Amino acid sequence: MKLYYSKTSPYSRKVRLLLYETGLASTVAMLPCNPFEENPELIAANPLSKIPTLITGDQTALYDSPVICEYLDTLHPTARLIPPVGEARWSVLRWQALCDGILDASYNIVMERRRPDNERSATWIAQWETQILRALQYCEENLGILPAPLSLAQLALGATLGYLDFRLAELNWRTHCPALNDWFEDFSLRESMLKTKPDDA
Ligand SMILES: N[C@@H](CCC(=O)N[C@@H](CS)C(=O)NCC(=O)O)C(=O)O
Repeated sequence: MKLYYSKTSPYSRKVRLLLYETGLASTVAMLPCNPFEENPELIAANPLSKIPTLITGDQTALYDSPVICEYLDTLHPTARLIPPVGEARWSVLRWQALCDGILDASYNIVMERRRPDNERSATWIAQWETQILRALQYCEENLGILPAPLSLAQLALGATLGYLDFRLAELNWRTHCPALNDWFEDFSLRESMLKTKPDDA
């Protein structure tokens, strides 16, 4: 299998966390790539030219990150990170959707800030910041119902908080959310988290 990814992409990090946590990492060739540069191989696999994009063993292209995670979770012999049925499944998928939503708003802010001053919308940035802080507050108050012991929910949350530290530190999420801060301090010590820490290098 092959994974198009970048070290700064939080959606890619979620997939890479799953690969390390399940022991599948050695079965996937990791192909660093910049989705903003024209890359014919990536475009042939994914016309949206987005990462992460996975090429499976039988050359099927899969995107986006929830689809890739769902697929990879069927390939390892250890405990499922996405429960197959029932309440537990919907809980994990809802956590993932919430975290991906925080990422979407965060990524929008990062992109908006890269636009020239006269094209940037302060209104949209404020709207996305409100979304992020409200969703983080939900996480802060509901950490107790995070599906135990380890699921895709924790991986999505870890990738999300890591991205906020990396790109939007000025939001000061740790000050707003002390319980989440403690959870993340502990979770960040996992080998999978250390191996996938974002950097611009
Ligand atoms: N919903 C997608 C989001 C993927 C995404 O937006 N990836 C970014 C990098 S972090 C990207 O490829 N951006 C390129 C673009 O938007 O053209 C997922 O979960 O995989």
